[in-house]
Amino acid sequence: MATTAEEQAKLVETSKRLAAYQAVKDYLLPEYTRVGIGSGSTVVYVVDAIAALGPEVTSKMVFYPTGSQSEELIEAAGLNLQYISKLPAGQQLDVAFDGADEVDDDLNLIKGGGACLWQEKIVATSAKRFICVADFRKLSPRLGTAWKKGIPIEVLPMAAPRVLDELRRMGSQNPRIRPGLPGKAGATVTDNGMWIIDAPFAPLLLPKDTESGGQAGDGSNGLWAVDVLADALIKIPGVAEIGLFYGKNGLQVASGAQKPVAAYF
Ligand code: ABF
Repeated sequence: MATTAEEQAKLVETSKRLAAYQAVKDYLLPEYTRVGIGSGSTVVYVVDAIAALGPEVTSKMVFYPTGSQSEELIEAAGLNLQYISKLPAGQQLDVAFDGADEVDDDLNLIKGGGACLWQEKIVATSAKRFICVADFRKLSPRLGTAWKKGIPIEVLPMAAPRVLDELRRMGSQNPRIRPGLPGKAGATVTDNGMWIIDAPFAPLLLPKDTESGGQAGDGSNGLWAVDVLADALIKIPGVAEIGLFYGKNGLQVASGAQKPVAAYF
């Protein structure tokens, strides 16, 4: 049945809110004390859902933001704020909640549409458990199918032209420096003083595509597997972080693989 743009927008907001409230209900355990809070419009509902638990539950918890937007959200909700730089070495967050731009069949993610990917990855990989909260539009069989703007890559501004050259060589179709917000000249500048390059690639392959004599996934024919591409992108000089969150069963981090759980409407 055809829906108007207004009805569709309403459906999306309902989906984000339901996913957020469900995720908090299922994965914010009352014994948790350290909680990561990501960025984006879906996370606004996550913070609402947390605040709705009341000070009885939340006053024992400390919340770690992934940038200026989530810092403001935490403060506006009256929750305890702390920075990830203050988390002592050897310690972890209990859980981190964040949104995504696209989620594939294996729960690999594209993130960074909001330009907060570097701090998001630091917070996500500091958590014992990472919960991705996403509405129905974000699901797609392969990354690069639904989210066509490209993989967000945070770069040192002076290195941007060299990184663009390398991305083109790797087969990215029309990678570009993200412009500033409407009315703002120049590039988008991240919370870390970096720029973002958006690099579109053909839909990224999964192990089920590359195993048993399937596609190579090594960039030949312009086709990359998620993990192979991620390894190659992060090695480009001048790249600070990439918006691919991936790995066997989730995020690949020094302390081991973590399982992201996607909560959908
Ligand atoms: C963050 O916000 C980002 O990594 C992602 O780019 C974006 C998703 O925003 P929204 O929830 O508004 O779709 O999670």
